[in-house]
Amino acid sequence: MTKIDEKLEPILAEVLRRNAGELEFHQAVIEVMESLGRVIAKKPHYADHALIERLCEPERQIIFRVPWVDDAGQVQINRGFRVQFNSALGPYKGGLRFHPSVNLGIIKFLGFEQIFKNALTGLPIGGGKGGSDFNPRGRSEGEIMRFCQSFMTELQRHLGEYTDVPAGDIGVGGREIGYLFGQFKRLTNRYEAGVLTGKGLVYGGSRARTEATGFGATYFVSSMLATRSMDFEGRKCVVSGSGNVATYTIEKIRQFGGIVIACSDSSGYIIDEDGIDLELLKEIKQVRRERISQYVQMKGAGARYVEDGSIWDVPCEVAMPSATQNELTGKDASTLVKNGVIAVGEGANMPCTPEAVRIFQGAGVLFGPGKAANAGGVATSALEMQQNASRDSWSFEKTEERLAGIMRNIHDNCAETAEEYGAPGDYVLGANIVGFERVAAAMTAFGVI
Ligand code: NDP
Ligand code: 2IT
Repeated sequence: MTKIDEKLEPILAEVLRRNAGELEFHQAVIEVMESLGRVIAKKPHYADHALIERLCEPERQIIFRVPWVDDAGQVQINRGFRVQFNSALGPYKGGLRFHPSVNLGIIKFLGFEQIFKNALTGLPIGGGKGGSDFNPRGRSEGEIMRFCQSFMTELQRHLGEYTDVPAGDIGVGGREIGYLFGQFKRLTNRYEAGVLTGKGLVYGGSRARTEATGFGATYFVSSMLATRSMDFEGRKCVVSGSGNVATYTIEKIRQFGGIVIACSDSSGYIIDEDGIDLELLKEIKQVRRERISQYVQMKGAGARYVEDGSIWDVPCEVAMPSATQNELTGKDASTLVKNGVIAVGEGANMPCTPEAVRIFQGAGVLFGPGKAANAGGVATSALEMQQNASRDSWSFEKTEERLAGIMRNIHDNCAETAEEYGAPGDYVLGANIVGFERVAAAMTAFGVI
């Protein structure tokens, strides 16, 4: 661990103590604290009025019961969460995750990251996150719909286009947002389009929102490569996951001339040296909602499925972890470095362990942290809110152009700030400082609240 500034040490100790056992939240806070020493050395007033303590304490945390009836007529109970972390820059904004691993600590880590990420976009959005320990795997359409309706029945009282605006994350895509929006509209009797993002195009969604996170992450890596006069052309890439973020990362890398040779789900990974067949991948994952192992059966010759082991054993020049937190360990990072990786961009939130990040940075690998690299999703959500507010609908080209510009700005702001603070090329430091300073300036203006 990088040494924590001595002024920040007691603050961190207190955060760890009062949030005991929430390991992912601790990990996210420690990483930011490691960057803040340099800020308060230059701008000591940011340590005044317990600003950093307040930043680490969510404004509001909601936990609720979600009862629903399964297809067999049995009553099921899940737990719902919404952590409204920080509203200094705008309404709480951040996705909903439906996955059996969800607990309060995971939602808090995601909400905390979201504060800085959203600030980095330069758009007026605060930070929040929510979800449930509901497992959508193997559930019927009807079960998914009834779960979403029950979840929204409770959550709706906490939402609003000026209050809190959820979107998707793991296990929550266009289908779920449709059920959630339908129930919100029915309960409130208001067509408040800006209350959720990631909506379908026919009812207020934005073009390019589906693609935005993966496209944006690829733009970010492209900007990092450009600092060393390199690009994606002809480079072998590995993208973990095969959900929303992974799929559109693969699509944009292909547009940029790169070759994605492997992707995965939580059961295993596939290798296709010809380059992953994107149309086949979409058919399997988006249309049939099946497992990635199906790819090999449908593609035939050339592709291989590996059930055990790590996707990071596959040699590549660009690695884009796009599945989940802590999926890429120190050991994986060492393997990637040994195999010649030149750039790593986090499509997922916190997919690389702290040890992995240190190994990449120590080896001079370009490393784009999630809060910067995957900010294109939430940025385009803010563009969706803009379109809803003005009752307008933009073309794909216009929206993607805005996204590309935002990603370029995030990259340049992080790079310039890292340099200004004496650590050129350290995008982790740059992202934490840019995000922090924007939020801290607004919090300071508001006084002690
Ligand atoms: P999806 O649900 O669409 O896809 C998730 C993918 O990751 C699936 O392939 C899934 O495999 C795999 N996965 C999930 N959990 C695990 C696990 N515990 N171990 C191994 N693999 C796992 O989610 P998204 O693509 O939307 O999200 C992926 C990541 O990107 C998350 O970290 C999310 O927070 C982040 N993110 C998402 C944004 C968005 O706009 N959607 C924006 C910014 C970040 P399986 O089907 O087997 O579970
Ligand atoms: O982690 C994230 O940034 C998201 N899941 C997207 C959030 C959003 O509000 O679009």
